[in-house]
Parts: sequence; C-alpha cells; structure tokens
Amino acid sequence: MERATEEILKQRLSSQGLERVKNIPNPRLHDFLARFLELLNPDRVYVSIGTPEDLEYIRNKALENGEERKLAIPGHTIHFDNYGDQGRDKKNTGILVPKGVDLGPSIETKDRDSALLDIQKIMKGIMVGKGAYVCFYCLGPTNSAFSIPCVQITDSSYVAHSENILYRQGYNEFLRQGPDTRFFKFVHSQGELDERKTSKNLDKRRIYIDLEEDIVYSVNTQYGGNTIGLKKLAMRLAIYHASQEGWLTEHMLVMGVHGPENRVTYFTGAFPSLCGKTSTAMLEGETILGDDIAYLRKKNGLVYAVNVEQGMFGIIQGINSKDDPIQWKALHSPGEVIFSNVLVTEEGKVHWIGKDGEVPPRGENHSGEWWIGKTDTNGKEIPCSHPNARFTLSLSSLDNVDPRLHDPEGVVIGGIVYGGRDSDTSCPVEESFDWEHGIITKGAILESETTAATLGQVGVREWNPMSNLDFLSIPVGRYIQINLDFGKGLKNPPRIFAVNYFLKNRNGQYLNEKNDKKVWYKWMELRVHGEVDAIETPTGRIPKYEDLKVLFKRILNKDYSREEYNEQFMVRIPEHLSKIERVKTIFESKVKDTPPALFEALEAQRKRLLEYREKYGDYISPDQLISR
Ligand code: SPV
Ligand code: MN
Repeated sequence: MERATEEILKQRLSSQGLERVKNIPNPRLHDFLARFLELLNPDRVYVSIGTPEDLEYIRNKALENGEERKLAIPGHTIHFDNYGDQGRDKKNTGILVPKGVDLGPSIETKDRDSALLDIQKIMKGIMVGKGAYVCFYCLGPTNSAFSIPCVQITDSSYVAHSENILYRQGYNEFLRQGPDTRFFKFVHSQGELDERKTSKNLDKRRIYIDLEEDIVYSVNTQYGGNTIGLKKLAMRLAIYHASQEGWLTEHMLVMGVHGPENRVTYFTGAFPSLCGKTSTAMLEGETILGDDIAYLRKKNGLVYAVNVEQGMFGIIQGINSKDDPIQWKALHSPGEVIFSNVLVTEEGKVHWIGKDGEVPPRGENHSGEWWIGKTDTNGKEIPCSHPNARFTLSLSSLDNVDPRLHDPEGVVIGGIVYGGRDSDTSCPVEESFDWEHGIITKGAILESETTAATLGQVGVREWNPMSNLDFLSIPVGRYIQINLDFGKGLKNPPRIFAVNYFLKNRNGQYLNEKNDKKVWYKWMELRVHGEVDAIETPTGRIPKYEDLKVLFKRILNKDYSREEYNEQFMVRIPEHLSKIERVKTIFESKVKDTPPALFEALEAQRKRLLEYREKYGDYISPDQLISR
C-alpha cells in the first residue's frame, strides 16, 4: 500500500476496519477508499465484511437513526423516501462521457469533466457529522465466471441494510480474485435529511455513472433505484463491460418453468418496470431464480444465466392473497422485510393499493400523515401508498425459490420472453420465427406504456428496446447488434417469445386475468421441447386453441372458450403496421448505427402483414388461419 494511502486509512478506519481492508490484496481498492473517505469526510467509518454481527449492526443502526421503523410483525420495518423521491430520476441520471463521445439521443449523458467537478463539489464534506459504511458484495453467484466484486460506500443504513438482503456478500470474492481483478465502486450519500429522515436537497440529486473508472456516484436521494449501487447503477457498468466481452447484462427475471414429468426448463424474461416481471417470476407452481437482472453467457453452444441478485426489491401495488399467494405469505410472516412508501397504521400494520381488505382511514405514508381523501398541493388525491411502493426481502424466504439460485454455473436457458404494457397490438403470447426475428421484433422494437416506476407522466407509449433502454451505457444500435451476435454459434438457441398481459378490448377492458399467464408459460415450455404445434401468423407463431383449452382446464380449472381465444389472438394488422411505422421512424431519427438486419426484418414483417391483409382483411381471427 502506498504510504499516503495507508496514512489516510489509518486515520479514517478503526483498527478492525483497517485490518479488514488491508487483507484485501488490491491496491486500487485501498486507493479508492482513501480518496473517497477524504472527500466525503465522515466522522466514523464502519467496514462490514458481512459477518452476522455486521449485518445486525447495520440493521440496528437503521432503526436507531430513524431511517427505518419497526412494524408489528417481527423483522419487518418501514422506510420512507421523500415525497419527490419515489422513483428513478431519469433526468438526473447520466452516463459520463468524455468530449466527442456520443451515445445517441435516447441515452442520458453528461459531460464527464464538468459532471465530475459538479459531483465532487456536492459530495465534498457531505458526511461530516455522520457515519459511513464500507461494504463488500458480489454481483452474480460467488466462485463463478459471472462474479463481479463490488464495494459500496454509503452513509445510509437503509441502503446498506437493503444491500445486505439483496446481494451476496463479496469480501471473500475480493480475496479470491486477487490484486488484478476488476471491481465496481459505488459512492452514495443521502445528503441532508429532513425531520422525516428523508433526503432534503432533491434539487441537488445526481446519479452519475463513470465508465472510465467503474465508479457510480449517487447523492441527495434515497429511493432504491437511485441508490442501491448493485442494482440499476451497477447495471450500466456491467452492460458496458459485457458489450466488450461478448456476454449480456439484461433487465430480466430468471425462472424455472415446470413441464411434464418433473422437467424444469429455465426462462429469462425482460419487462419494463411495473409490467408484471416480479409476478411472472413468482408464478405459483414454478420456481424463481430472480426477478430483475440477469447475466447471460455462452458456453459450449448453450446460453447460461444467473441472477445478479439474491433478493427482491418488488413492487407491492396490487399484491393480494388470491393472485399472489407466495408473496402474500412472505409479506405476512416474521422475517426480514423492508417495506417502503406504503401506508402504516398506528398499530404498525401496512396497507397498499390493491391489498385485500378495507383501506385504513388514516395512517402515515410517503406523504406524511395521511387520511382517505387527502390531496396534494395540485389538488390530486394521494393514494394510500405510492404506486411504486416496494418491499425488500431475500429470495431464500420464499417457498418457491429455485434450488439452483446460487449455482456458479448458472442455468441453461430454453426460452427468452419479452413483454410490455400494450393495450392494442400484440396477442397474449407468441413465438418468434428464429433468434434474429425474436431479438428484432420481440425485443428491439418493444414498446410499453409508461408507469410510476420512473418520475414523470404515466400511460404514454414509449419505445423500450429489451426493456433495457433506461440502463444502457452503449449506443442502442450497438446493443442490438450485440444481442443479434449473441445468437450466433449456438447449438439450439433459446426460443424467443413475446407476451402481453395488458391487451384490452375496444371498451378498454383487459382481455385476460392476471393468472392467465400461468398458461402462457406452460405453453412456451412445451414449445421449447417441440411438444405442441403452433399457427403461423405474419408476426410469429401462436398457440392452437385446442392446446390452450387443455392447459386452461388443467392449470386454472377454467373453461376457455373459443370466443375468448379468437378475441385474444386476433391478428391486428393495422396496429402492427402502425407500430412498424412508429419504430422505424425512431430508428431512422434517433439511433445511429442501427443494424441493417433490423430494417430488413421490419420490412419483411410489413410485407407479410400486407399479404395477410390482402387475403383476410384487417382483423384476422386465428380460426381463419387454421382453415387455410
Ligand atoms: C425497476 O424500476 O425496474 C426496478 C426498481 O426494478 S428500480 O430499482 O427502481 O430500478
Ligand atoms: Mn427493474
């Protein structure tokens, strides 16, 4: 260790902390800590290596500091974020780019030099009078080709507590990987707090991602998506590295779908936030590996995936005992759960939008003291909980956790699913013709109606390639090309599907119930193994009525009618054609270096749609196609 670094660390750390840090044979880690502890200037530093005592210390500190409060059920706590800090702040989140680098207009970037000056000014001395934590984690399973060691500095016990639940501890990974290893670094300060212990200076909220040094800065915010370093912040660093090394970092769940005779087929699935990703990963009868972020690598012609995390930062809106029995149970059993931005009653009970039972007349929520009918400064009624309210828990506390969650090899992927919030175009489930058709027409041109997971307007249709646009740190065109290339040289590429849980009829009513998706996954599982036939449409392959009828009966004990099928799987030619026009315009105007294959695939799809329209008209019932 350099003399100057050692001096700083000696001054800043306790003897135990110093020893823990010195044990890691990585001078770049030592330099990083010295540099940032000097800048932030905390009164004291706690170095956690994830021992049971460390975990308990951080849990207790969150309570002591008032960042979390105990609830009635043992182990449950509540944390509030500021009323204006309830989602990811896209505007103030930026990839730092040196002059002359252009990632295209869809990716928020900041000039690196001036952003670093700005953030250093904001962060200088920001921890005076406070304590800091230094924590070590690992992205992906430990002892694995996927493992990426990480270090987090934060002054938030809530952030450290959340990370202790959500990620595998990584101190040993730093020891194992030795001096030359690449690691990610996260520096967070919640800044000054108000009387509710929420971040006060939201006008100085910044989330800056520096690809050059693998450092993410986050300040004056507490909302998990802006602060939990290993979640969406690490994703931008990982996407950048993956793009150079031929693997993928995706906004994807990983689940085991259980087929006939105990067969388990693993799927990944990409959905924008608040579009059913967690509820899919949690489907009853299936097993969960992850609900948010996956790394995918190729080995021996197969695709392997791991969950980057080991916990869930799940949306709690709409969770009820009938549709979500497993989550319901976990949220009502003793054990470690952090709720955020839900309603809390005087008795320490929580309530959220769409929970079973009556809404309590009053309590405390993200807006402070709350009562039914309370309005905000614009006269808008404040719901009992925020639509993006969350719960944090360990996957190990769920009944349906997949036994291979921590497998360092990962699991072989049989199917990849893309889904968005689409009220009028795509049918509930459809298989693509092949890898390229799938990546382009199911992933790259995915659109979704916006939700409360990010700050801003809700319900606007937005293009969101692979549901990953918010997290890209490389140009979109290149990202799509990398996805296309990933499919090359595979023995039996995963099949690519699209699902749509949000299709509506002309009267604006949803055409499917929440649990119908159980059937779509069983169907896809059978398709992966070639055990059911499909009907070809201009946009892909859809299920046959007879197969779905059997599955609906067996899985949901529901009599699925031909009328329902025909309405749900009707091919909507005008809507598909409009979609192609919309996304083509986006690619032509906003995306540099769009792979030529994308325009070709869209043109081929447009031609097929026109041919079918010629033969069958604008709206084609799948029955017509069978009798072809
Ligand atoms: C999402 O919004 O996609 C989430 C939660 O998974 S956040 O951590 O905010 O990204
Ligand atoms: Mn997410």
